[in-house]
Amino acid sequence: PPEPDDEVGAVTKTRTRTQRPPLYKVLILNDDYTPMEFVVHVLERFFGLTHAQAFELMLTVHKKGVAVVGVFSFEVAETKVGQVMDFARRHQHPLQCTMEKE
Ligand code: NFA
Repeated sequence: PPEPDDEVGAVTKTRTRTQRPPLYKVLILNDDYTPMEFVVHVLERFFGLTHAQAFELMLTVHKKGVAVVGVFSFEVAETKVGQVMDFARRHQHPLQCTMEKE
């Protein structure tokens, strides 16, 4: 819009920050009972990781207690958490998957 010092007809652009949707980290938590191979399978199946990537990330969770396995929009993160929790419950493993705003 024209400002007080503009010549008549001068064009000024008001820069507005582009709105980005908030992102959510999806985390997997370690426990003492879920088999390592099951966690590797979950990471391949629901997060599109290769077997090697999934194995490495599973070991990170096993050693550190928790790791971020992906960052998504709210809706996608919520869906992944639900899929993992359902799959773990159906197989009677106590694996926990949660999400938090980045
Ligand atoms: N700590 C589990 C075990 O030793 C493996 C595991 C890894 C569980 C990552 C949950 C998450 N069987």
